[in-house]
Amino acid sequence: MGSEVTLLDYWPSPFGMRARVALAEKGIDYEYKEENLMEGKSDFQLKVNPIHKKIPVLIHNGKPIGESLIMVQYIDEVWNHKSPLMPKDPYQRAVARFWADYIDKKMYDSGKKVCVTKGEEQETAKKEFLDCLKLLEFGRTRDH
Ligand SMILES: N[C@@H](CCC(=O)N[C@@H](CS)C(=O)NCC(=O)O)C(=O)O
Repeated sequence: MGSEVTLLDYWPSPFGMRARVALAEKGIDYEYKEENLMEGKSDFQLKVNPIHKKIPVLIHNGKPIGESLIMVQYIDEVWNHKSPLMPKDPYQRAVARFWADYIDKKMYDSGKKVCVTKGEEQETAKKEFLDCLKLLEFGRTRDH
C-alpha cells in the first residue's frame, strides 16, 4: 500500500521510542517531526492530538493515531507482510502486553522524576527506577 508516514515525537520520549522501534523493525520510511515539549506545543500537535495533546502521534496518509501502544499495534497490522511484532501464542502476547502496561504504570513516573527532581526526591526516584529495571529484566527472562 502507498504510504505517507510521519511521526510527531520528542527525542527523550520512551513512548516515542516505542513507535520508532516498531517503524524500524518493519523497515518503514517516515518523516520524523520533532516536537520540542520544552518550548510548548505546536498548533500541529494540538491539531493531530486534540484529546490528550501528547506526543508521539503517528500520521498515516493524513490520519493521526495517538497512544504509543495503539500505534505499535496499528503498525503491526498495516505492515503485516513483515515479521509480526507480537508473539503468536496468546499467553505470550498477554505477557508482552503485561510488561508494556507495567512500563506505563510504573517506570515512566520514576524515570521522569529522575530527570526533573533533585536531592532526596531524585535519589528515591533513582532507586525506584533501578528496581523497576531489575524487575523488568527478571520478567523478560524468566520462564512463563
Ligand atoms: N500514554 C501515552 C503517553 C504519552 C506521553 O506521556 N507523552 C509525553 C512525552 S514523553 C507528553 O507528550 N507530555 C506532554 C504533556 O503531558 O502535556 C502514550 O503511550 O503515547
